[in-house]
Amino acid sequence: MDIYVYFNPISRLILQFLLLLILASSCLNTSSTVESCMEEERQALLNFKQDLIDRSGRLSSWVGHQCCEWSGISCNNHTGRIVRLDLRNPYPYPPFSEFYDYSWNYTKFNESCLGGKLHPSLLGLKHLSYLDLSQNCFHGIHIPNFIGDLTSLRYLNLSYVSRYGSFVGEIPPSLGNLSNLNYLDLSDADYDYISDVYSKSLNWLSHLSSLKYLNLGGANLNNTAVSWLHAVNMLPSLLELRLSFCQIDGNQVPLSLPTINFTSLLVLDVSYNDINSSFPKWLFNLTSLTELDLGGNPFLRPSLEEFVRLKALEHLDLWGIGLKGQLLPFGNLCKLKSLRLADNEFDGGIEEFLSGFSNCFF
Ligand SMILES: *[C@@H]1O[C@H](CO)[C@@H](O)[C@H](O)[C@H]1NC(C)=O
Ligand SMILES: *[C@@H]1O[C@H](CO)[C@@H](O)[C@H](O)[C@H]1NC(C)=O
Ligand SMILES: *[C@@H]1O[C@H](CO)[C@@H](O)[C@H](O)[C@H]1NC(C)=O
Ligand SMILES: *[C@@H]1O[C@H](CO)[C@@H](O)[C@H](O)[C@H]1NC(C)=O
Ligand SMILES: *[C@@H]1O[C@H](CO)[C@@H](O)[C@H](O)[C@H]1NC(C)=O
Ligand SMILES: *[C@@H]1O[C@H](CO)[C@@H](O)[C@H](O)[C@H]1NC(C)=O
Ligand SMILES: CC(=O)N[C@H]1CO[C@H](CO)[C@@H](O)[C@@H]1O
Repeated sequence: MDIYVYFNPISRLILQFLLLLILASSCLNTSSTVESCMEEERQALLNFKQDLIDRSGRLSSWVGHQCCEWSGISCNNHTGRIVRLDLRNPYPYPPFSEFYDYSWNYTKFNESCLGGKLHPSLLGLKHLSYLDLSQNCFHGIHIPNFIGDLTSLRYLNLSYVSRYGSFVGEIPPSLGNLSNLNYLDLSDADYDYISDVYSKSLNWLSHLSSLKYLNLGGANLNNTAVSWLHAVNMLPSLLELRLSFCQIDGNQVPLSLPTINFTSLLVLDVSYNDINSSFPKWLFNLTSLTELDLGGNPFLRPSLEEFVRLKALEHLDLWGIGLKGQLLPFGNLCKLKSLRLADNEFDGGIEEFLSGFSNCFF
């Protein structure tokens, strides 16, 4: 038996209107911001807070149930899961420069930095993809092993200021489990100070195949032998590598490498190390480089002719690398915006050197 249902035009309109309403309200429901967070995640944060010293009351909003609204916390709008924890010191140490910033005020830094310990309850935040605890005052503690279990992380910033006694000890190899990581910053913001953070081998690093940015500036890598370079060579996505003040010496930089995997690299900073062997030729295969900083390696003495292969260079720092003799034949590095040559011993006139760039205007 067939059943025919007939709606007159008016009731059909009403029906369509009702349908629209139902559709619209269900859409609104799924796109509205979830305000209260998951109870387990709220508890995880409260336990994490208990081990922190918060002199300036930065975490005073961490009360009640709306933990997605707490300062430093961001949740996924659809799932209500915590995805971001940003507790960077709001009064940071000034960026490294040879000129000390005298307007910077330690008392303010010390007041606004978080101290204490990092409680493993953080592991309760299973969807955490962004963690920034940089420039706080975790006096004398190790970077905890458990950080390696936060496997959803894409961004990890534990940058510290060694002068004011932050992280010490070995960089935990468990960080090699963070296979989704795009950004890893474990740098000492206060490079020229001797930091107590070190590594004996960077083999763990080779597992971070999604890494785009790596900064280990200030960490002592003197005992990693050549493992640092072999690990970097397993990271084809790497765009920016900063290893300033890492106590890398000539024995740790092989003169040749069978293949170079990290040719996407745009920025390489190995300034203030002790790289002293004859110059590694593989460097000139990194032809995408826009920024190269070799400054402060007093015995480096590169062969200058080869730099002309790095045609994309915009910033080149060759400060104090033991150059002698004629100025550089850099005429065809037409994208160059800054070039630093201080503390080398050149003969010859600057006019001749500058006239080399006249090719660039045609
Ligand atoms: C979540 O909602 C907040 C506030 O409504 C908004 O600022 C943020 O951009 C949204 N995030 C996403 C990933 O949609
Ligand atoms: C540094 O900051 C503290 C606290 O805000 C303030 O009392 C002090 O006067 C400041 N010192 C200077 C030299 O500005
Ligand atoms: C701030 O300085 C005081 C006195 O020097 C020190 O005891 C304290 O631990 C510092 N605060 C933090 C959070 O490190
Ligand atoms: C890490 O944090 C510091 C400041 O605390 C900042 O200067 C640096 O750019 C951050 N690193 C990355 C990769 O965002
Ligand atoms: C991953 O973590 C486990 C447990 O912490 C550890 O035993 C293992 O060595 C780690 N793997 C890597 C590649 O670091
Ligand atoms: C280049 O990278 C691939 C995968 O990322 C790796 O299998 C290979 O061993 C690397 N080559 C060298 C010379 O490290
Ligand atoms: C800069 C630095 O500390 N270099 C040291 C690295 O390690 C070797 C021995 O393995 C020392 O001779 C260097 O002085």
